[in-house]
Amino acid sequence: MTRLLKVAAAQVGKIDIDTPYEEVVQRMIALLDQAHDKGIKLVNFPELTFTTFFPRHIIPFGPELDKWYQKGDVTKFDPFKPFFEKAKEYGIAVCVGYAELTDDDEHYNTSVFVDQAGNNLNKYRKMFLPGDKEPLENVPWQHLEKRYFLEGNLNWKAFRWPGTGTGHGGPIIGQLICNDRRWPESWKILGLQGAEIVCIGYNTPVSNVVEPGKASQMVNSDSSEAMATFHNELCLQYNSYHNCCYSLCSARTGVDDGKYSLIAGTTIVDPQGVIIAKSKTNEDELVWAEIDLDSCYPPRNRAFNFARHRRPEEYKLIVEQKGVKEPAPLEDEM
Ligand code: CDT
Repeated sequence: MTRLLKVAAAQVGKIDIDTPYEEVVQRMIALLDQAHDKGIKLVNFPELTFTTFFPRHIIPFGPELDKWYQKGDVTKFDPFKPFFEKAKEYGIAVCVGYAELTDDDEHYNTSVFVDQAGNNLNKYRKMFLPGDKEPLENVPWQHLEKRYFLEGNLNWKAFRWPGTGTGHGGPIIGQLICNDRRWPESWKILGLQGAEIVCIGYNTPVSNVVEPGKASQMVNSDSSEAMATFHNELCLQYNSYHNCCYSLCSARTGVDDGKYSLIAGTTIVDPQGVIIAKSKTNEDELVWAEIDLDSCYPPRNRAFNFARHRRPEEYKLIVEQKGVKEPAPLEDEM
């Protein structure tokens, strides 16, 4: 049996701090145009697709910060509407990241999955927030996600995507946002719900603060870009492999404001962990493939047959303990 589906991971290039929504939306529509020409049914977009990665900046709380967020149904937000309307016109489902402000004034790093008829099928809020709550001193840029967002509270919910005609009760979809992809817990919870396609968007700086306060470790260099790209692929490939799923992984990339570099490496990974399509630029680019959802099942029925091989009764430590507790040190080795 085959259950074929054309899917895409849209990479979005540089967005400066003053790039207007309208410009980004037109670029996103151009990516949808390409997808439509190819008969693609699902396009995944990056984390915080519509704006520059604002958590790198120190922004005062209140209206100045809140202008980066959207309240209410994001598909009805005027500047974004042309994008969602075009996706609906083309009959393309989209998964898109944005900054969400709730009616209770809670801030989340969120992605929505909107089906080809324009229905909001699922909302996901980033669970693993990286970076800091308080700005670091002596660093050329910040990573203030812990300051600007609350930790996600919608868990990792897999859901069925209707209307694709691929049988088997409809494709099973899961969402992750950026740093979530580094944590096997996220993937396994989706894997345990049978997720067949995991949609991921990311903003990964070319270089990071390795040790807080050490500004010297934040320089851009080819080796740090290569390492960041290696870690990206490592996470996507291994986690797709042991959960027997496809992943669509979309980068926000380019050099924002002429100085903030984000890695590219938008990829589509298959259930064997193989990269089957990958971006070639660090600009707007549509990465696509025709996938066979049924290829999730041979490994699910054998090497990664969870019901047969997993040992949840032995995993207590994982749920009961948060940090590392080392065995007592050996006296004569001190
Ligand atoms: N956006 C995001 O989550 N970026 C992280 C890098 C954070 S380093 C402080 C990532 O996992 O790519």
